[in-house]
Amino acid sequence: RLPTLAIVGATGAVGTVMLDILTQRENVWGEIRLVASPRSAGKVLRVRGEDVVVQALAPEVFDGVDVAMFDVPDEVSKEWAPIAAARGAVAVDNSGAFRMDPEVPLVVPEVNADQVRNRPRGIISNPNCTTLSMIVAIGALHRAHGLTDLVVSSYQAASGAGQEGIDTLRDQMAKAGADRSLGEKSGDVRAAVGELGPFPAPLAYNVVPWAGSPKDDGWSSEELKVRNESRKILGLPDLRVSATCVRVPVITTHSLVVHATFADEVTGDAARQLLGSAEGVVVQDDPANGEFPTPADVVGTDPTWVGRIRQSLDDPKSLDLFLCGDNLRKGAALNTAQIAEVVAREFTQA
Ligand code: 11C
Repeated sequence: RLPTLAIVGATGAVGTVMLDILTQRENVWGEIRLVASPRSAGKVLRVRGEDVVVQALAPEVFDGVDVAMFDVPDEVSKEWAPIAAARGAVAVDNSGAFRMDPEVPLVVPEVNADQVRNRPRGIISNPNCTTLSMIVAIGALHRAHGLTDLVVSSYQAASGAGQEGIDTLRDQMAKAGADRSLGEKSGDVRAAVGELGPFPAPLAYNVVPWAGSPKDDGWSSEELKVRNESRKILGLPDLRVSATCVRVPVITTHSLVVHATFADEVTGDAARQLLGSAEGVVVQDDPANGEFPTPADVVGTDPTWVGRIRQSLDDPKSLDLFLCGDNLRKGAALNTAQIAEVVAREFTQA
């Protein structure tokens, strides 16, 4: 039989992309229920070419549901994913609430799909979009060469901070955009852009070396997520990871610069060849001809794009790479949909 799916958070930035993705992918679902806060209940959204009325989040909406996806803030998932699981659904959660719970697998199907069945709480977690924007490619390199160290710098898009992030960057660009004198005097951008929204400094005409909330010793929550989640997904609890997360004035698609060290020597050509045949990865790497991934070109696509692949000049066991991934697609909705599809096969094959 075809399983029933519920999408909790159907009206948010990730939920909206999820409806598109479910419309585009092979249809493995029977009924699809759309669920959101009482404020959004009654709205009509289109999925798979049909109008569906959004229901208010309540325990009963999970009755008869086989898989429940959660695209909501951590505190909502924390409360409601266990309720969905108690009512018999497998919860696939895109928040940070359960990612590091040892009884909850953290899954990227191209890397560790086998972990999906290892779910004693009935909950499966989807990684943070920054980790997801690199981990498919890094996982492929790790399988061949044995990863030992990762040094990551992120260039994160505004939509990582949700619809409020998108609206803030658009408003700031509109306010500052017409002024051709901006960017030459300290404070002039800050004075021009108005509201900072979810960002701690202006994002238009700027870069902001911060994402997430403060943690010990100057690290941000986002930087710790990159470290902890990479270790868990790759099954490398002692992997050495240093990340610096930076927000850039891009609407959607995170970029990352990665310096990765392996147990074996690996040349740029070998890495290009390996990544070129890895599932979910596209290599675009001919910089002399202006060929490399950029967020403006990658947005709206599914794969992890990799370019600027170089063997480190000072260490034949290290590579330097530039990666881009759409943070709302593979970084969030697509990976959640892929996990849910792995679970759906359990019902269709039963
Ligand atoms: C950002 N990666 O770009 C974050 C948003 O843990 O799922 C996602 C937060 C999370 O701001």
